Amino acid sequence: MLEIVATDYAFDAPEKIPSGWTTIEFINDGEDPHMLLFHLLPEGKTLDHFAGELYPPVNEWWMAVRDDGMDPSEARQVANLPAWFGDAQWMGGAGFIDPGLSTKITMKLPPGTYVMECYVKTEDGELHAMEGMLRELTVTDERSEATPPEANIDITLSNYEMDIYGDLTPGSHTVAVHFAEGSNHNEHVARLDSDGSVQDVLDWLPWLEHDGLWPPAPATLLGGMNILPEGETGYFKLDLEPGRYLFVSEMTGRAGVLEEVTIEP
Ligand SMILES: [Cu+2]
Repeated sequence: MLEIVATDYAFDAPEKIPSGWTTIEFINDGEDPHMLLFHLLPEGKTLDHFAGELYPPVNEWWMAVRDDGMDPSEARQVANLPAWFGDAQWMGGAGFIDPGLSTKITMKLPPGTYVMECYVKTEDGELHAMEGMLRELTVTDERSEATPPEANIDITLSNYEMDIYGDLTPGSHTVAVHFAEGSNHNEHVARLDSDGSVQDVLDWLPWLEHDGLWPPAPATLLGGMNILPEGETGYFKLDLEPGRYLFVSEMTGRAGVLEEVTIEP
């Protein structure tokens, strides 16, 4: 198993890993929430392109929202993203996770050059990626012997819908997230306080909204699975205890892809 440690603001990770099924323990050793998103870059592109050509306009886009009060969708239209970014592919990763917590994720990674990214914000409203949370990873042609884990909770994402089946009981679980047709969104799990508001979490999640992903989070962030291509499945470990949980997609461009679940003792 591979270990990736997030700090404020860097990823401590290997430079090369074999392709195929990979299990990663993702540890948040910082004081901010963090996340892990894998981008498989188009042939010939590297971290230098990602940091030098993609991130400056992404950051300008965010600054226009943060400092000029521009409407997020308007800001998007003026962001001059490089054409090659359309050929990059999201390849999963860990959902938002609170300081001091860790999670285990499993995905199948094809060979190539990847960039790992965290786009949570600092308490000053800077994107973690701009502060150092961009890192290159080479996935080699050598194949790992690993196989996917057995899941006891299944989540299917499709066309801005989420269906959850399985063992929603206290204890330690392996969750499979199936990316079905139109599943252009990810999966996160948060534990709500007894009086915690679902709407507060929905308002906090969209990264481009002024207060989005700007700590502190209004719930305890427990991880999840970032976007994989349609037809793929990613896995994450989830410990549940009695209480209220929110299973929710971010990156939808629309709020409301969610299931609120109460775990009974
Ligand atoms: Cu981060």
